[in-house]
Amino acid sequence: MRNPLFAAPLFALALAALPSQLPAEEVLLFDDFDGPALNASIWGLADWTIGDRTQFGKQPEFAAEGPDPLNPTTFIRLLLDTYSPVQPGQRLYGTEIYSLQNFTNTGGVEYLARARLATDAPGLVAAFFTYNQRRQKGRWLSDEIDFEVLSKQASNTVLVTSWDDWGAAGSDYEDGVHHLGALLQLTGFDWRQWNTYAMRWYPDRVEWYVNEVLVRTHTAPVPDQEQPVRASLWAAGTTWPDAYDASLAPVGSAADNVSFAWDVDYIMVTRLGGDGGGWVEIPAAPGGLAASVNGSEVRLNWTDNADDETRFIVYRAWKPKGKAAADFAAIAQPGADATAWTDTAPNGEHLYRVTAANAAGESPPSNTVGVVVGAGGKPRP
Ligand SMILES: [Ca+2]
Ligand SMILES: [Ca+2]
Ligand SMILES: [Ca+2]
Repeated sequence: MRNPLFAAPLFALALAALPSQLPAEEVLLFDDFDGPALNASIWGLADWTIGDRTQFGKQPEFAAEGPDPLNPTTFIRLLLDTYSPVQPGQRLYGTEIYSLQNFTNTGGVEYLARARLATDAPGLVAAFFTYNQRRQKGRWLSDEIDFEVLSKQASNTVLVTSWDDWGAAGSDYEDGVHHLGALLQLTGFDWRQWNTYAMRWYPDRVEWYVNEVLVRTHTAPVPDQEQPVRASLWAAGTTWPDAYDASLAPVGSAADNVSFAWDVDYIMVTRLGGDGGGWVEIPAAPGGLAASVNGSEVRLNWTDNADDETRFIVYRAWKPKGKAAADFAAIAQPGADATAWTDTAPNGEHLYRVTAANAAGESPPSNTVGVVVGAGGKPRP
């Protein structure tokens, strides 16, 4: 049930244009958060109060960093400020983004993000989650699936929770029907580093994966309302002692503001397809894409980071001088373990990127490189 407000991202359009090798799986939403602004055709920005202590409405920021200055990691920064211009001294000022599109769990759906809590202070709730509610017999019933980093906890800890019909008569925490959560301590995990967080939602269960490792399964509660994807940074109130910390408090003056950041590199929602049984992992994204130009030939080289891909997909977008790039379109599908492709391109500026793919779907894209074909053609950032 596609929301008519939702305009498919470029990545999904390009995928839909591929020939018959397409797996049954389908990317439903992808945002690499390249900035400079939130894509308003995909995302809404929350403006409500949560947990009686945080006012949402803080605009996210965008940033880029990494070892390669020409091809940095680009990401969105969801912020929490201790100063709120809306209610100074009364509320903290946080950010939540939510997809305008809702997703069903038919055949299974995966919500995937790569994120880090860049700032280390107790009292933060950094969330990657789904949430929806409906009205029934005078009650609001909500369904939800969460990853939550609680910065009051040790940095190898993450909270996973599922909810079904929360608000119905008899709803109680940890009742196993309407709510169930688990604070997991994970070997090698540190929420200050970049990690991937995936929630797989099937009709009969919810699975949580951290860095592609299954860390938790719930067969109840399992939501059944369609769910948008969300990410937020906020501060819990005293009613949530696992998360609340008194040291994180609103300030009355902008000069005293302290800002915290939950960085999200990308969010992808994928229809998993199949019977919801066993699954194949999506391959790791290729990296280090570089291009050289010789006449009308563009020689692409990349690093193969996957051991389970069946092919790579090379994308090209035409970039008219001084204008935004056109949509990426798939132009070639070299086989497993390929690390190069030579394209013949018309004169002009072009952008390239590469993904790895298998029966489970398609990896996030590599870095993007730009070239100029024709006079003076050479790689450019
Ligand atoms: Ca429900
Ligand atoms: Ca990114
Ligand atoms: Ca390989």
